[in-house]
Amino acid sequence: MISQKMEAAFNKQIKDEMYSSNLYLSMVAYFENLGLKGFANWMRVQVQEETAHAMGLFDYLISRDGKVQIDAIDKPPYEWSCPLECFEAVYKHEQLVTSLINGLVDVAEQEKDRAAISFLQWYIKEQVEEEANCSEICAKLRLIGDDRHALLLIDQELGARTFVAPVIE
Ligand code: OFO
Repeated sequence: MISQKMEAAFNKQIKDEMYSSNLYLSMVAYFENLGLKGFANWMRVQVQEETAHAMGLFDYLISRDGKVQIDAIDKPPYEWSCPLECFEAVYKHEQLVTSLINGLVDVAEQEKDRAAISFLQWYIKEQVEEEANCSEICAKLRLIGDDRHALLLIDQELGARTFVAPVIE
């Protein structure tokens, strides 16, 4: 069993993870339109990761005999002025997600739900990696400035990213 408050908090996070997935899908389209296939590939992997994050919460809620309720998600933005602005938006968004995960842990602590606190440790660690990944790409994009050749090298690098289904437990 899971408390109603915890159930509502998990459902909200499922919705927020699906928003993340849609936001990154919007960024896939942005980079595809620019012809930056490697950047688009990186975002495609991100879409898969966010969906996996949502499904991890979904399956956990079910395993606790909770009721999953799928909510409507807001329309994400679809235009950015340049790749750096887009990645800065990713970084900012991941910082927001970190605060949402921390808030979810706060609810678990208030509810004295030790199982949920333990389960959410994976998400806390994941956010450290998520923030580090996009912060590193932002730094590279700042470094290269208007160098188009260097941009294509980064595109090649990001094109090598592959999705590895996370084991969330
Ligand atoms: Fe990007 O980590 Fe989930 O939302």
